[in-house]
Order: sequence, then C-alpha cells, then structure tokens
Amino acid sequence: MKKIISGNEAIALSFGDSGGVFASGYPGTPSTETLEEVARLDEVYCEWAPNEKVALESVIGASIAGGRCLSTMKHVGVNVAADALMTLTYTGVNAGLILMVADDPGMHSSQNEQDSRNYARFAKVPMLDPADSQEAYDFVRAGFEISEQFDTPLMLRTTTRIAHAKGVVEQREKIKPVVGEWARNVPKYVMLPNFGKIKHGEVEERLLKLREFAETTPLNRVEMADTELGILTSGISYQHVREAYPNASVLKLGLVHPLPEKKIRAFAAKVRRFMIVEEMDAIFEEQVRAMGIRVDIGKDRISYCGEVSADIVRAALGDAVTGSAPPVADLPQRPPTFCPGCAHRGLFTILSKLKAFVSGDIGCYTLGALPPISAMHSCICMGASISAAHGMAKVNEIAGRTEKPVAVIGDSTFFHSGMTGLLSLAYNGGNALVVIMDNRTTGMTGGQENPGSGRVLQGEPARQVDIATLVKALGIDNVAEINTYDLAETEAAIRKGLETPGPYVLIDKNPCILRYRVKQSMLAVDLEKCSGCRACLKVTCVALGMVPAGDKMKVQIDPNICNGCGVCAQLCKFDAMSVVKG
Ligand SMILES: Cc1ncc(C[n+]2csc(CCOP(=O)(O)OP(=O)(O)O)c2C)c(N)n1
Repeated sequence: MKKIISGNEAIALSFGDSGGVFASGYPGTPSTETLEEVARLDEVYCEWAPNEKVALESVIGASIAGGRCLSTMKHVGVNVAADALMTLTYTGVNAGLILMVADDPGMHSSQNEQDSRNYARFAKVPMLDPADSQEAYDFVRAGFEISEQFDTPLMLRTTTRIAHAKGVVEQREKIKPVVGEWARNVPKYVMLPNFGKIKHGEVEERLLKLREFAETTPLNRVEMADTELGILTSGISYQHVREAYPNASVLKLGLVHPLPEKKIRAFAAKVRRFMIVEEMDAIFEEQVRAMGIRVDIGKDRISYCGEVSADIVRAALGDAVTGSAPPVADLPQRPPTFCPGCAHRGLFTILSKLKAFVSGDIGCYTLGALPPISAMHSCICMGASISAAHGMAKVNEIAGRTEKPVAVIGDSTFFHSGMTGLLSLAYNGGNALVVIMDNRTTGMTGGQENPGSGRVLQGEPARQVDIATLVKALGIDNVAEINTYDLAETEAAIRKGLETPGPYVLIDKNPCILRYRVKQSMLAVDLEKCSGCRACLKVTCVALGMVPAGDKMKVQIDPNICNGCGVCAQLCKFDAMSVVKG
C-alpha cells in the first residue's frame, strides 16, 4: 500500500511493521510526532518518559527483555541520554534497538544546532541518515537488522525537513512482533571495569566489521553520471544536490557512520572535481581528508551554520543561483509571544515590573525574554534555571550582593531535569525564588502528557504527581500557590519570596489554555475611557490592537482572540476594560 506521509510518520509506521514492541521518548521538535504516531498503532506499547535519559534506559531494558525497541528525541536530548548511550555501546543489545534523533539545522525551534553525526562517531555506533519518507520507513527495518546482526544500538538520524516533509511511502510486508529470550548475561550487561575492558575491544572489532559492511550495503549507493563533477552527500543534502546538479555523479550514503573508505576512494578517483555536501559539521570531509583523499570543494564553500539549499550548492561551485525569491527584507518583525490567556503573561508582567533577575528555562515561558517584557536574563538548557540561579545566589553572597535570583520553570521541564536542581538548592542552603508554572502539559512542543497531567501517552488515566508535595519532599519548606492571572496577588507573593531568605517555591496551577481549550470570558474596551496610553500593550497580547478613535489612537480588543484573562485590564489606570461575556 502507498501513503503520503512525513518522515516522522514513516518511522512510526515502519516501527509497527518491523516487529517493534516498545517505544519511549521525550518530546522535542522536530522529533515529537514520531512517538505520537507510534501511540496510534495497534499491538505496540509506547510512553513519554520524563526525560531522554530515562527513555533510552527504558528501551535498553526492553531490548534486554527481548523486544525490538525505539527511543525518540531531538538532538539536544541525546546530550541528556548520552551517559546511557556511551555504555550501551559496550553492552550491545539483545533485541534490535534504534535511537532516533532529529537534528534541527537552521534552528527552527531549538537552542543550538548540534550535529548528531558526532555522537555516532563518539559512541562508535552505526548511523543511518534517510533522504526522504520512503527511506525513513525502510531504514527502520534495516536498522533493526543491523542492530541485531552487529549487536549494537543504531542511531537513526533525521533533520527537520526529513521529519516534517511528506513523501510517498510504499509499505512493506508486516513482520509480526516476536519477543525473544530475556537475556541473563552478566559479562555482557554488567559493566564493571573488568567486563567493560573486554567489551571495549569488542566495540572496536565491531566497528571494523561495520566498515566492511558499509562497503557493500545497498544503503550506500553510487549514481554514476557525468564524471566532470562527483558529489558525496547524504540525507536532505542529497535532495538539494540532485535539484542543483541532476547530471552530476553522486555517492549517496544511507549509512553515514562508519564510512565506506574504499567506495569513497574509488568514486573520487573517477570524477574530475570531487565535492562533499553536508549540513552543519565537516564530519565526512574531515574523515575523507584523513583517508588521504583529495576534496576539491567542501566546507570552504559551504557554511557550518544553517541549512543547505540547492542555491547554496550551486553557489559553492561558483554557478549562478536560480532558485527561490530573496526574503523580503523590510517586513516588520513579528516575534512569537504568549497565547492570549496564557498564565505565563501575568507572571512575566510582574517580574518585568520588579526588575528581578530571572534565570530562565526552556518552554513557552522562554518568550518572557523578548521585548517589551524582557524579563529573562539567562536560559541555557532544560532544567538549568534552578541550578544556575543557585550558582548566581552563591556568588552574589560571596560578593556581598543582596539581590535574590528568580528561577522560572515549567512542569514538564521540572520533571525532566529541574527536580535535581531544586534538591541541590535545598541541600546546599541556596537562596533563590523558584516559580514553577504547572500548566499540566508540555506546552512548547504541542501539549504532550507528562507525569503531572494525569494521562499517559496512549490516553489512559495515570497517577498525577502533585508538584507541591514533591517540592516539599525535596527539602523546601516555603512553598505557596499563586494565581498569575491576579497581578496584585502575584506581585505580593513574589515580593515575599524575594524578601524571605533561603529557597522559596511558588507554584501556579493554571492550565495551558491552548491544550485544555479554556475560554475564560471576553473583554471589551470602553473607548470613552481609554486614554490611548498603551500601558496595556506591555503584556504583548495579540488580541490587543490600536484603532483610530476621534483624534487619537485607542486600544481595541479582538473578540475572536481575547480569552478574557484580564491581565491587560489590571494595567489600565482608567478602568477602560471590562468583561462583556462571562
Ligand atoms: C533536552 C531537551 N529535550 C527536549 C526539548 C524540547 N522542549 C523545549 S521546551 C520543552 C518543554 C516545555 O514544557 P514545560 O516546561 O511544561 O513548559 P510549557 O511550554 O508548557 O510552558 C521541551 C520538551 C529541549 N529543548 N531540550
């Protein structure tokens, strides 16, 4: 059967068709839909883990117990899971294990642009890099086979355009899932130093065998055409190469680690100009140069930053670019902002007013860093807000400064990796105010379930963790609930938290209005009372706009967008806004 589906959907479909039994991941664009699609399959169990390390560890267990398994995450998720990965590479697998990682060249929705091919080299594991939805589908099946044949975890790498673009996929015959033996093998799975030493040697031998495999596998194919130009490429870059130079010879790698040295050498020898086209790091180029193979065009002409395009490939060869129209330069910037009715808005309005130093985290609340609110001063990675605030407070203490930092973190991020930071804050006698925005979903990535939402990925009700109880158990005595829709109450609570020495936690429990479709009420502006002062615009709500009224510009509220949260009304000194529909 043929279907038109995205790379993420293709991977999920193939997991179900290739004997997959267990999947676990953590949301992160552009990987998220993969597990959401797996959740729709019959006969497959899957779950959101609280973070990527837990997800990978759970699939390690599933593999040991004999089930083909998949872990999904975005590129930065591998940093979190890396501790498990670096030893999983030693133990190998029992049933096939695929770690799917979605890279985001161009940073469409990520905090950095790291190239996961580095991890395949670092962990010495095979990596597949599909170039379209069909390959995404096929590479899952091939991935399980390679994983089992070579006793290794396998990384399946996608990039945003492979993950989200749709293409035709022909489904293969379904393999019925068969759960194998539950492996009891101490020297293989207990990585004490003595066993680990033996295993390291095996990893190196495995890599040699994989190198041989890379030479012959059809996953790496030569498309010989005009020998004037030969291009080594993989993944989405292959599509750009083909668009720019349909007549060039191409060595297209599906298995991007380890590299087929003999194949590359033979290919390079046959073409007059040898070019390497790869997004982000010079992973191929550095290895190919180290093999002593000449590279005529590579990273000297193609940036390490951002995505590759057909025009970039053409420009690298000094040819005229023909493609897309240039971006319109003078359009006004429209940075993203909180949804109308989002509870984060009230919190950041007050943090901005109090000029607090905010140690931020990753989630919808990160938008509090943008003007005109501009109330976030650092944001590093998931879970860093509390630990970073703790470090700031300690140095402030050493410097004799009295200002107390505020850490802002969401529920999903708190479960992911904020809890340990809070434990440290309590244990090490820290001095920070922590605001946990518990909107009961993983909002930024589209509203996924988490341990506080009361449901699991496949929809069943689940035990709901009470964050206040958890916070107290981690050693925090001062814990209070706030309602960030009430600005006066929020201001008083934050002032108290800042004035009270030691760790202090405030929890807002207003649900995500987008995920839970909460419509509170609707406001309207009395134009007679509105002075046009624009104080309300500080909350950056898209429901607010300026309209001509007499000789002035005054504020109007779009009734279709307003959620009635009332935060803007609380900033109006003229009492011009009121509820028109409750
Ligand atoms: C290590 C890592 N994994 C996943 C992501 C993707 N991601 C960005 S924000 C976020 C969670 C946001 O949820 P929450 O903290 O509850 O805040 P909300 O967006 O709901 O306000 C996720 C999963 C990431 N940036 N880094």
